[in-house]
Amino acid sequence: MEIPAALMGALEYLLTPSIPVMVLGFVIVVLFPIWLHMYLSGSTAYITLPSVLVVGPPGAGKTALITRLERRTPQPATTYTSQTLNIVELAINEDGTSKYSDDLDASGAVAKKFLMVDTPGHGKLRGATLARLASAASTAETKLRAVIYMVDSAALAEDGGIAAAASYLYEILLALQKRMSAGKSSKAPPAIPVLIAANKSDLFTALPATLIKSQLEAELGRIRTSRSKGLLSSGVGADDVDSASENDDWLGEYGSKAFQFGQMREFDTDVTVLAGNVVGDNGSGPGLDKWWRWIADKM
Ligand SMILES: Nc1nc2c(ncn2[C@@H]2O[C@H](COP(=O)(O)OP(=O)(O)O)[C@@H](O)[C@H]2O)c(=O)[nH]1
Ligand SMILES: [Mg+2]
Repeated sequence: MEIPAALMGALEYLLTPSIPVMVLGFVIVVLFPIWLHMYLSGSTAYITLPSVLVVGPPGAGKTALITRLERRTPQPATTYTSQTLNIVELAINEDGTSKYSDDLDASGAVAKKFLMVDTPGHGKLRGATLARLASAASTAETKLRAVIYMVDSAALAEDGGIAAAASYLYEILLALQKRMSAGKSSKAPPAIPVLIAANKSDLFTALPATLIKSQLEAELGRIRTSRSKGLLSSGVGADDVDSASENDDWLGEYGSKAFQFGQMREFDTDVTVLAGNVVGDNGSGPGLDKWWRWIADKM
């Protein structure tokens, strides 16, 4: 049997000690298992643990919330600007009754672990968050259990405050709505509830939760009307518009006059507005127990 000359050449090259071959061998033998280990251990947390995504405009208190829950202290942490994802592992006891301040490790209780993911609220970085949400939400096997949309209740009382908070919320709710049609599998994606955490209610100027709810609903309604007008005024008659593309950016029940959060239930998204505060928890506000209860209920 003849060994082809080209193969012979390659074999000779590989079997002759040389720097490039030794480097390649080192990479394969030593670095590949390390990379594989890091790749697997880094991604399993996402795969196995249920998670809660925290979104909202900058300055709402998202990082303050997540750091405080992680440290389980009554004292809030000094916050920092987050440019990247900030993920903490939290736990709730088996029957969902533990407080955020309980140390479940110390008590030896059986705990349900979950992840809380903080996102940067800066406009330029929202696209990445929305893409991540859209892809996580549309798979039937998703571990995404809930979304917390945090707002600064005092900033909402200022000029343009509601409009700023509503535009990002519109994108978030629309992404959740679209998951029902974007599903890659035949199984329907699971329900993903949204908590609108009206933060900083310790502040004297904070808007009450009921007002925040109605004003956000009104503003979301204005946004969807102006979006659909843009489509209609583009010269296409209302009857000609292909209903799929017309429906695309319309949030909630199609054709309804006023937007209400209840319309999101049809897309398996329950929206709840609860007031609370991360900072100043000394009798000057409800604190964060109600939010924690809401989260516990979803785990
Ligand atoms: N008064 C008050 N200030 C808060 C509260 N929560 C957060 N803050 C402050 O709001 C600012 C922005 O918080 P941060 O967590 O960085 O907001 P993020 O951009 O949403 O992550 C910080 O100075 C916090 O101390 C609260 O409940 N009450
Ligand atoms: Mg932050």
